[in-house]
Amino acid sequence: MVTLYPYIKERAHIMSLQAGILQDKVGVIFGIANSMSIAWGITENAFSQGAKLILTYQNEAIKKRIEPLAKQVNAIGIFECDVLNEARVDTIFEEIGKKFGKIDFIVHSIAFSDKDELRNEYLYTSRENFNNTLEISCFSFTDIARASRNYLSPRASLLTMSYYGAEKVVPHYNCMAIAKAALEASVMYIASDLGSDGVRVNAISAGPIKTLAASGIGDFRHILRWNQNNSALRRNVTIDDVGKAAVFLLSDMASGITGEILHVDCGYHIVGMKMIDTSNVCEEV
Ligand code: 0WD
Repeated sequence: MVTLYPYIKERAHIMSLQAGILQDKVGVIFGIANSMSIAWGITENAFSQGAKLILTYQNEAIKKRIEPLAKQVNAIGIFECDVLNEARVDTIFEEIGKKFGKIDFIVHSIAFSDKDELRNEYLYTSRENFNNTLEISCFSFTDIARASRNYLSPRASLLTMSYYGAEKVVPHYNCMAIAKAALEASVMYIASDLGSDGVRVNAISAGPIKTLAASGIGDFRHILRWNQNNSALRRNVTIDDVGKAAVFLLSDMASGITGEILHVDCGYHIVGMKMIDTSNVCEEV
């Protein structure tokens, strides 16, 4: 009896060299500010897994930074979209749909809050910054999901980005924490609405990473050091760690996962107490 196993194993190996887990899937990326952005880590990993990528940028200033990055990943399109421009959120999907057909995945990696208000106490958040922060950092994901619905392929996947500050108090995260808590709740409701279309909706709750947006959060260096010393893996997460987990959630490998908030934080969220340095534990308690 000739066993087929070696042949099948060889074929699987050859196939794995050819097709990525996002092979030929069309994806739209919102939120690349530069090569340090979390969205860029996701973009690079999606490209390495065979995706055809459409990048978006907020304004002309960011466009200059995005164009060389778009070339690096052979982007099939690059579109301007400021999510505060209501009409634009609708027209961008009409344009993409007409030019590229159905969209297989969308990454929303957008947030904004007045950095001066991310240094004081949350109590003194202004009404204007509260509304602006929630509109850009939370509502924009709901708006993108609504506007893209008719252009999504069956089994499409939407992904947004959250942070632990939505669950526990993190110094200076303030109004952004409220936006992330609202964003995580919106992931559940959008997942419920789009489930009947076969579309999955998830979030990654990433550990702290030194990016442009993060630099606006007070004492961010302290937050990075604290996470490095107290996460289960004793290190900070990278945009490549987040990118690999994102590719999993965007791909059919996660076909049964929706409405989920996946922590990609080197295990920080499981730690209940600071690691005690036994060299200086006090005897009497
Ligand atoms: O530690 C971190 N960096 C973490 C970030 C930990 C956990 C989660 N996140 C989240 C952020 O809250 C955000 O949702 O990840 C997402 C991406 O954050 P990032 O990569 O740290 O930030 P950044 O590289 O600055 O990208 C955010 C981008 C903006 O960049 P700028 O340099 O302009 O802040 O969001 C985009 C913009 O490119 N953006 C907009 N895009 C369209 N319309 C808008 C807007 N109105 N506002 C911001």
